[in-house]
Amino acid sequence: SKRIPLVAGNWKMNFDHLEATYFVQKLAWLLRDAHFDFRRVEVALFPSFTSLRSVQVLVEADKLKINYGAQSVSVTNQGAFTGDISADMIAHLGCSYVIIGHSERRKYHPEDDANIVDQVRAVLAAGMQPILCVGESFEERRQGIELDFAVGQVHDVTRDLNEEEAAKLIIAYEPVWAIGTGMVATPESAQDAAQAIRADMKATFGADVADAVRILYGGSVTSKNAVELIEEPDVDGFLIGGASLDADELARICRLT
Ligand code: G2H
Repeated sequence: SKRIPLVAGNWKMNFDHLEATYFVQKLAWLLRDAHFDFRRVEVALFPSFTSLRSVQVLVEADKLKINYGAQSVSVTNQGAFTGDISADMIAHLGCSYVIIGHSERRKYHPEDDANIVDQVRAVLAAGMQPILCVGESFEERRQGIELDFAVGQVHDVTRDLNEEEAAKLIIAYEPVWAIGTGMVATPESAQDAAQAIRADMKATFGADVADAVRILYGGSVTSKNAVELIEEPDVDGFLIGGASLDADELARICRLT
């Protein structure tokens, strides 16, 4: 396909700013050593807020081709919201992306669909791209409604967007039962979900938008299962948690993608 695959490392709540800096240096060194072609596959890291400035300084100083972003964002621009971080603050650190609606955020924080739409709007308004996470839990899969569920989660957001906004979305299909469990989805079921999501976007926005949007798979991705997943036509890369905490393993996945 014409879409450039994205390998996105979601560090979750791991690494302080020193560890983050060391990791980025090591990853850059490993990829350079392997003559990695950043025009073929895009690499992005998602450190904690406390590490973003250090990562920015390093990336700019060493002219690294590694992109980065934040793991969540406030829906408001500024004001009396103790502890929140605005989209502009994130954008001004050189971030390209913000992860939105990760199942851990939906679980531990009051992020409902309305709030998730507002986050998407805030990220787009600040000139960044949202990585919208969707995916069924084991219960929906047991009932056989997993495709409708994941497509519905995407549709809840896209129905409020125009074509231009929708074209900037990145979708991460992450079945909740596969997250951090070691139970990776089969390539077929990752493809089924990605295909269903793309078909829904095509119905809403047309083929140009649907063909441009990257759909990632997430949930227990490792260098052992990455190859068969990326061979699926509608899987355009990965959102990687656990395996993104090891620079050697992440570099391996980048090369295999
Ligand atoms: C899913 C994924 C990263 P892991 O949360 O977003 O984590 O790869 O550890 O399952």
